[in-house]
Amino acid sequence: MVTTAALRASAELPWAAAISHRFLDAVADGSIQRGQFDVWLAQDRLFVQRFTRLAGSLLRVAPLHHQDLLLGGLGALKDELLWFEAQAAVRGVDLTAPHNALMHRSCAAYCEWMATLHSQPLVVQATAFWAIEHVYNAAWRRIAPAAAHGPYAQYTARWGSDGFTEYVGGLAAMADGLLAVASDEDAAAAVAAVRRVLELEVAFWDMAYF
Ligand code: HMH
Repeated sequence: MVTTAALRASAELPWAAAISHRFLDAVADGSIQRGQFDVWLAQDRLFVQRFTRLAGSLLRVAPLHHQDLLLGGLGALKDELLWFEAQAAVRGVDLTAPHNALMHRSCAAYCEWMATLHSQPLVVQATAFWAIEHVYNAAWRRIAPAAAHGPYAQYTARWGSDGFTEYVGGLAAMADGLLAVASDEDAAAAVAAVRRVLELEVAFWDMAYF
């Protein structure tokens, strides 16, 4: 049976590439260039706007006993979108400039793929949604100790926090409940979606190096 724990432990899924990217290491040791970081910042805001749509899609079809979890997630996304704008202002990043308002190819590919999830079975959406949040949680948590006293500590605090970790655990439980009763075909589609998330995450981090 497919479970989120088994997916996380799967040697066949390239988790490490998505979680241990050199972008994150450069953030951790402070060697990331300002322009590189700002590319990520502006593009991640565009990503989160579309990810919010996926959260909406999930909310529409999820069983009612998951509504509270998903509403909490939507509340956090509202906060996150405002936070992106505030961070951009502090860093002097003009979000209306074309290179910040338009998507890079990797961001666009990720967002276009996420939009295709809206019409996928609930279990596929829920598993992909968990994977997208889980990788960010794991990625930022991994560098949190190293980044704790540097300029990017608040970024690791956002996605590496205990509260976010707990939320990701809730998403895992939701996905596990759905995977437990999924058809083989839907479970396979959910696994394929996780694999796609990991590829798209790597390409997203790579954007800072184009
Ligand atoms: C690219 N993946 C990317 N950005 C994010 N903000 C998350 C995942 C998690 O919200």
